[in-house]
Amino acid sequence: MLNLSSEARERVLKNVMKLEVETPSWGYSSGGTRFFVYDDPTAARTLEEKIDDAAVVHKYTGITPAVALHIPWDKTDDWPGLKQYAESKGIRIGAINPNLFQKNEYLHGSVTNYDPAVRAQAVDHLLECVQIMRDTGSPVLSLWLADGTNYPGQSDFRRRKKNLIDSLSKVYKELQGEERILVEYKMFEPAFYHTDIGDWGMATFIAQALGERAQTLVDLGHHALGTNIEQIVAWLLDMGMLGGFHFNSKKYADDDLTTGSVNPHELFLIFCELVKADRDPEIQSNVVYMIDQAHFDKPKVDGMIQSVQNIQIAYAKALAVDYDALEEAQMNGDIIAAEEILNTAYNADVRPLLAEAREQAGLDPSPLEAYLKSADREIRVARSK
Ligand code: PSV
Ligand code: MN
Repeated sequence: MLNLSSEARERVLKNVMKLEVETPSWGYSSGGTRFFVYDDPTAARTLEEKIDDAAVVHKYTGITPAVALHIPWDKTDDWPGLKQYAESKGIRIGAINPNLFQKNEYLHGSVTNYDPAVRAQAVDHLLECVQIMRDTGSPVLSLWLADGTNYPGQSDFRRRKKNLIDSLSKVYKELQGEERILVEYKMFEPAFYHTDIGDWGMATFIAQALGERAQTLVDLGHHALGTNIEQIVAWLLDMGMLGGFHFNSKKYADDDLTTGSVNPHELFLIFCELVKADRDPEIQSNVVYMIDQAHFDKPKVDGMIQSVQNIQIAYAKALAVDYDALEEAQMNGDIIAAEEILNTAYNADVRPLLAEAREQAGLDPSPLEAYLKSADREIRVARSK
């Protein structure tokens, strides 16, 4: 930390605990690959246990006050009861994620399907999710489509695009007040020839076609290797179109790895864009940060706390950047100085500062260590017995 100025330290201490991140209900249950689903003995077995686990992550980290739900994986016939249950555990319900990929009817697509009856079924499910938002107090419908094709000639791109926008418009017009729809993109998987919302441009076009209650959601795992994600983030912020973020990490594809595990420098650079935008009075943003990870080989709560810690480390480093000096170096065309300004913050060990910020917030300075030694972990280990 030798190289951080006192102003940089102050900025970190003042802001780092303000970043809130939702955790995903699906990150707490047993998961797998497309080859096998491993039974994690510590994983949540019921919806209530998923809420309990999300609440435990919040208890130790202090910055994860909401749990995102996936419907119908998390379906219940008592939404007010579930909302109350979450509140009794100190958290709230976050983004509602519809599921338009686990029915035979969706073989040829959901909202893009050539069959109007299938499209109507998909729209009904989305409307059901809007109702769940209201019942649980969640303002966000987080939409990801598995729609796409595997073979040339299989379908018509333009017909699908029209069906997609027509279907989503029916859902969009039902939104009220603060409610928003976030449109997520993914370049591949489960379809590999084409994906209907394949990149940030398509997602943003759709969101703009829908209206101001629609924005784009960036998932870190959904790009081609080598894509400059921080540039996409900067552009979306500038356009007022960045609505949500799914944190994870990847080596090759949508690997669902722990955020910041493979590419912490990329995560830092993305946070730099977010922090710069926060400093810019011309940029109005309302970004919902979510973790979208389903570790199949790590204990769930442990892995989630580790992810949150990695996010905070990247964010703290981005807060520590001297952006005035960076701008000056840029305006002088001084490439080396500009890069070194970023490196000074990136190479700093911000963990002691984070520990201080957590203590100031009344938390244990080391969330993961504290959890690993806790009775909360023993409860999860005992689930298997
Ligand atoms: C799809 O790969 C995705 O990123 C979407 O966000 C889904 O909602 C989530 O993963 C879980 O399937
Ligand atoms: Mn995602």
